[in-house]
Amino acid sequence: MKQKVDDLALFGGPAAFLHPLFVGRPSIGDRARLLERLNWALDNKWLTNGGPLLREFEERVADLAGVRNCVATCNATTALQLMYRAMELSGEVVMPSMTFIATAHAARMAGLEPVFCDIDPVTGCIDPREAEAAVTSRTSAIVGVHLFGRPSPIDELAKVAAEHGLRLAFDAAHALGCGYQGRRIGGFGAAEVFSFHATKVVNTFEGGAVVTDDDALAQHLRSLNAFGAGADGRIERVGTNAKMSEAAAAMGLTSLDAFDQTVRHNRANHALYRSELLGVDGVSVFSFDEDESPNCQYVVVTIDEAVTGIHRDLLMRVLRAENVVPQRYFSPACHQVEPYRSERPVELPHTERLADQVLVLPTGPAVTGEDIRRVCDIVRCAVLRGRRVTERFRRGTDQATASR
Ligand code: T4K
Repeated sequence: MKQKVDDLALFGGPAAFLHPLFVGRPSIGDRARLLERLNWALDNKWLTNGGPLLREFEERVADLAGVRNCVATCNATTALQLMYRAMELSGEVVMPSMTFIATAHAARMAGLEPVFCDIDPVTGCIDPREAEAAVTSRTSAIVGVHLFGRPSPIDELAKVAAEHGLRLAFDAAHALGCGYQGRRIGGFGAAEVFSFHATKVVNTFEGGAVVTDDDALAQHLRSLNAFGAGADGRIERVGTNAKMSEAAAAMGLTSLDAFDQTVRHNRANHALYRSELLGVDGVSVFSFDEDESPNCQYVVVTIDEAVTGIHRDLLMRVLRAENVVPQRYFSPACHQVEPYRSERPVELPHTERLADQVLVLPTGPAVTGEDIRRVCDIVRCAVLRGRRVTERFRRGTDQATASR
């Protein structure tokens, strides 16, 4: 246990972990089954272009999301681009700034102008009133992000979209298996996008998918995904190559086999973090609604420096010195980075506050209860002595600067 400032590795104490404890360790599942699937693909001599593993993967994802169509792609950023294009959007697209930069960049790459609006400070998701306030005569759509697997306020957004004649779609990169009012994320808006990046709850090494109940949109997406070819193989429009390979699908199927187990593990981890950090003033662990079948892939905490006396960034240093590697998802927020910052400066107070305080802690199948107790022990030690840790760190840096 760390009981005093000197115990922290940042100030010379022994590091709590021998090896780095990461956020986003891949959920691989049964390795033997993965290798079996890869061998099968090699024997089958069909490696990409809509092979049997890919089709099985698409069917299983559609099933899990409760939708009619799944179009798998090489990553979610490309899937977002395809979605924006297939929806034939133009002009401005309103979206939250508190998201991975891919949500915005994909819009930009599709020739659109992302317009950022503020979030609900409690959920971190887009605030429908702020979305409405950002609508102009050039707006064609609203894009919600189910941040960390928490569903966006879908009904309210649908109402705003309908009132202004706008399309609605979702970046569901974090939300595979999560629900909203008894339905699985996937079938809301015109389409939704999942990510199967290595760090996601189900991974295909790299990968993504657009899911939709709209058959015509799905056909359009399939065409854009494969050089603009129609169902009969003839080229009918400009398209790209964003297909998912058989090797990626083999990984995805194996990771999907482990999905229930991964989520059970994640939920137990999340509950343990919550109980270990309960009552630590100035530290809040984002909660999930148990009824919305959260995948709990992200353990998100906020550090309020006004209360703790320690800034999130210094706590991150403290943790790193202990061999714990947290992430600042998503700091800076999209509107705080180029080109958006210079092109369309905007103040989004709730987003800026969250971006300044947010810290994502390690979870996933590789992270044990014992790991979590040790991580929380470090957090408690540093936060309960926040002002002293900050002072000590400042003194150390001042001395280092003076002796240079
Ligand atoms: N929309 C949203 C809301 C998203 O969050 C994302 C991606 C997207 C769209 C776009 O999806 P993709 O096009 O990527 O499919 C990571 C991921 O690369 C990215 O997929 C993810 N969101 C984002 C939140 O996190 P980085 O820059 O943090 O990755 P990196 O390499 O620093 O790794 C993060 C952590 O994962 C580290 O602790 C190390 C660990 N890791 C990483 C990899 C690649 C592993 O343990 N094994 C690995 O193989 O972006």
